[in-house]
Amino acid sequence: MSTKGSLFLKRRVERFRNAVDAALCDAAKFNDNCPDRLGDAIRYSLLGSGKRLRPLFVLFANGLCGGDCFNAIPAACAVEMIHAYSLVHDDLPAMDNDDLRRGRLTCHKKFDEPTAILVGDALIPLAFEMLGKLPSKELLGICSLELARAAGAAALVGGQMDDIANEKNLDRKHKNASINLLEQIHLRKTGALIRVSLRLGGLIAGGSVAQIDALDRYGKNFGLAFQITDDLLDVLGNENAAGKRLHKDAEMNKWTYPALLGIKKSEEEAQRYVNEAIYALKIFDNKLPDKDILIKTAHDLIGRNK
Ligand code: GRG
Repeated sequence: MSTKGSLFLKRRVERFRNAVDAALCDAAKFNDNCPDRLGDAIRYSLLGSGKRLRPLFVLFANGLCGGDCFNAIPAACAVEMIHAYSLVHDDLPAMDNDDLRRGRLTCHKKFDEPTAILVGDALIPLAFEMLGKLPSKELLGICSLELARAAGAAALVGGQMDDIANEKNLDRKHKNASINLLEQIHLRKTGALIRVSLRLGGLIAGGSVAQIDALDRYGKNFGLAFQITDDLLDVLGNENAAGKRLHKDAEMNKWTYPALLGIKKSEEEAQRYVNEAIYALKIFDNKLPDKDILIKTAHDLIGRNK
């Protein structure tokens, strides 16, 4: 791609990111009934320096299906709110027990555990309140249902539950079954929110069944590649660049792709899922800038450092 072309895409991503950050900032202002400490902790956890991958996916998918991306901003914020809550709760001592997130103290370290639990409790309804800003009641209904399912017991929360159960060594005997189980965990724990981000963007743009299906396949394969590269990052990465503690998976005896497959095979698997994700986009017009962005985002997963 020409330098001019890549500059155009870079500016588009920046514009989307700024729009999401401004809307998140706006949504995290509360009236006097919200205690200051809670409001501060919500803003600390929501507005930190995350990649904003999921909200950007909502907007790219929306653009790919011909939408006016700014109609999709409420859904972009909603998925980021669910994501932010899941990170805050995942970092708690009862779960992953992490001190660092996004290059600074985790919410419960900066504030305290009850506050961190309540931050999560508040971010979930805030996400659905955000969906109330979508342009129609019909979209509010469809998007609420999709997001509730993706965040629910058979998706995000269920994946987290099974991940915790594995850490406690349940069923470790069945090594052959474990790679399948690992994939089932990550399709839910990591994949469900990524997948729903793409679906919401497409649905808000009024995308066809074939388009939503293609976005869903991109999301599913991207989600698995994302998890494998996250696992590789834990083994090979640099803590300063990643902004979180690394080498924890082996310490905690976690089931990960490198632990089960080795580094080389994990890298091959990540590449295979990246290729599948990109292939899923073949039905979309090559002239659409958001198609190039989604392709580049998938390629960039390989060898990422944060
Ligand atoms: C508590 C219900 C519940 C779920 C927790 C988020 C999560 C599920 C677990 C975090 C553990 C983990 C490392 C998952 C791998 C994928 C992942 C979600 C990474 C973090 O997402 P990024 O890299 O984070 O997009 P930023 O900070 O950039 O937003």
